[in-house]
Amino acid sequence: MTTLDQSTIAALAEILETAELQAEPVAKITDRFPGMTWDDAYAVQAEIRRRKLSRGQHLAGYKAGLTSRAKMRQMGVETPVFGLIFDYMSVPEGGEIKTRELIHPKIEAEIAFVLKRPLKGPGCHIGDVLAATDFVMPAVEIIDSRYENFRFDLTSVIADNTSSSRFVTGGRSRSVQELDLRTLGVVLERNGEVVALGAGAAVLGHPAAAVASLANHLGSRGEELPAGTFIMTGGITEAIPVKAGDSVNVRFQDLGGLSMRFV
Ligand code: 0L1
Ligand code: MG
Repeated sequence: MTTLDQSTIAALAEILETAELQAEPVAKITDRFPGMTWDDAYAVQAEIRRRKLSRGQHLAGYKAGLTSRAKMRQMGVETPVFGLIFDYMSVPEGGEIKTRELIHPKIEAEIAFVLKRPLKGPGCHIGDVLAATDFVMPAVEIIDSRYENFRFDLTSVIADNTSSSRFVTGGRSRSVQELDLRTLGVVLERNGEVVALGAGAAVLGHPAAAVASLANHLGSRGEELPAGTFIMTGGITEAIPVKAGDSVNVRFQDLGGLSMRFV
């Protein structure tokens, strides 16, 4: 149920998108609108999407966030969230990420899916996702909450497009039939030091469950995931802070590695 009118939703989208584009943090929006619902927050997210598309940017995919126990514990929440990824957020493998364009970036190692067939909830499960998947590939998400001092709640995070900011993908794409995504290991190194590690099962027991849950979420709004959609399934470990001068290398078992530099 939405409780905010369209002009308030548009004003909140403008505040949050401006914070993103100018890398200037803002107070969490539920301080001003404590009664706001998740539907209100997804409406703000949809308005951010409308603003970006109207400027000629393109949707590059979707993301599920807060899908691992480590992330849920880190954020003090219990439920996954869903967000949008745009073309300008893509950084090539081995590329540079300009920290002056970001507020307080953190990185997450994720498994990404690319669909060969559309997926539509409700009722979508892991089996449907595996049958509809063309291939999986490694990804690193750079999240950047637009809220001051990371002070937020789930509703504010959803409105802030789940902190979507940049992403790197590449490595080796593989068919899901060739892999056990639950035991697939990931090692994240920052400046040559291992700072996080984990396995795919950290994401809701199986990363495909995050895609199913996204399809069900969109299905409840009458939307579907078209063939060809790129989906990041959520950090396998807790998010790791990065700053200018850091070099990051993430190794994914059977999927190669991804590296990037923060400048
Ligand atoms: O990608 C995600 O796990 C969503 C993150 C939202 C909260 C944060 O900024 O850490
Ligand atoms: Mg993430």
